[in-house]
Amino acid sequence: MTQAVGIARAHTNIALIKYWGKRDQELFLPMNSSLSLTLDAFYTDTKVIFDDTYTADSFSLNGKEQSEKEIQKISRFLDLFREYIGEGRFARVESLNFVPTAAGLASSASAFAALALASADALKLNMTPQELSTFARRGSGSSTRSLFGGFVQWDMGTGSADSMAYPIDDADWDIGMLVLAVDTKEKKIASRVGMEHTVQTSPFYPAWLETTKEDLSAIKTAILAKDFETLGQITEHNGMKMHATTLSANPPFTYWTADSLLAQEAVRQVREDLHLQVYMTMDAGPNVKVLCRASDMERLVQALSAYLPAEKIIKSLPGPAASILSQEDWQASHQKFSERI
Ligand code: 2P0
Repeated sequence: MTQAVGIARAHTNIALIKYWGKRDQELFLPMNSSLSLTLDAFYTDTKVIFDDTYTADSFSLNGKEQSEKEIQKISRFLDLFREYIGEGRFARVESLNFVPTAAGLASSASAFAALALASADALKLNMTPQELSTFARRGSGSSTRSLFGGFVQWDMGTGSADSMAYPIDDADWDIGMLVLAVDTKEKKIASRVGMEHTVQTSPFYPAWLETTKEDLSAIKTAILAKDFETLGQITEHNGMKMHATTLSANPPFTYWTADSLLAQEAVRQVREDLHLQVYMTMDAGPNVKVLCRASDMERLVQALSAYLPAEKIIKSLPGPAASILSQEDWQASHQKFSERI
């Protein structure tokens, strides 16, 4: 029996300049470059074992064996690695998602980033994290950014080899994010479907692409200058523009619910009442994320509690890059997981 084992942790990320649309569905090449903030509060731990006695791939998530459909997604992803180095062994993948159910955050970003790093470690691939992000991308676009900590850019690139992510700044300057988890039901329109429909039918889409290029350049200048106000203003504007493309798609759709609008209104009110620098953004779901100063988080949570239940407000600080875990870390992770449910 020969075995190759790798274990890794990757944190989720929230885009401040959104990835919205693909120019190549097969290769997951985006229509535009994007920029995110990695969060420390939410992450995925994954162990992968390649073993020549296995007769098929298998996948367990949070201790539950997954369906054939889920295994297929994992198999296709692992095939990229197997083909790259001529690896023939099947694999066992075990993942633990430390994303509170209440957060309602998609976990594909941290999931594929953790699986990519665990696979690269198991198979002893000699790759930089940037290169590895081109593999992670093929699982889910946003996972490119979860290989790095702090503020991260995913370059659209000219092709598959250079559509990769890299870190911009470690975000170690009084930055925090609140997730207002107003609704945690599964979304009706998967982001993959929503972005494609928008690319094909929204007359606003060309304007989205053009202005997002400018937003990216301006937000990077703001990050380098540690100019939080400009950073926040660009974040809020870019997120709203992304959602304007869904409203202008044909037929139109939206990820917002009535509760999303109430949460948005609460953020505007608190911003006005407390004169705080708080800015919101939303993804392909109903929850509202609030970019704020870490030092303002407690005050903000208190003020927002007047508008929505305190247990729906989840705090996070910027998170680190994906990392390789030891067998002891993995045991500790299992222990932690079993204690939280
Ligand atoms: C983002 N989103 O930049 C954008 C903003 C949602 C809204 O990346 O099709 O799961 O797997 O590449 O990465 C969510 O889409 O999509 C996403 P695929 P993904 O974070």
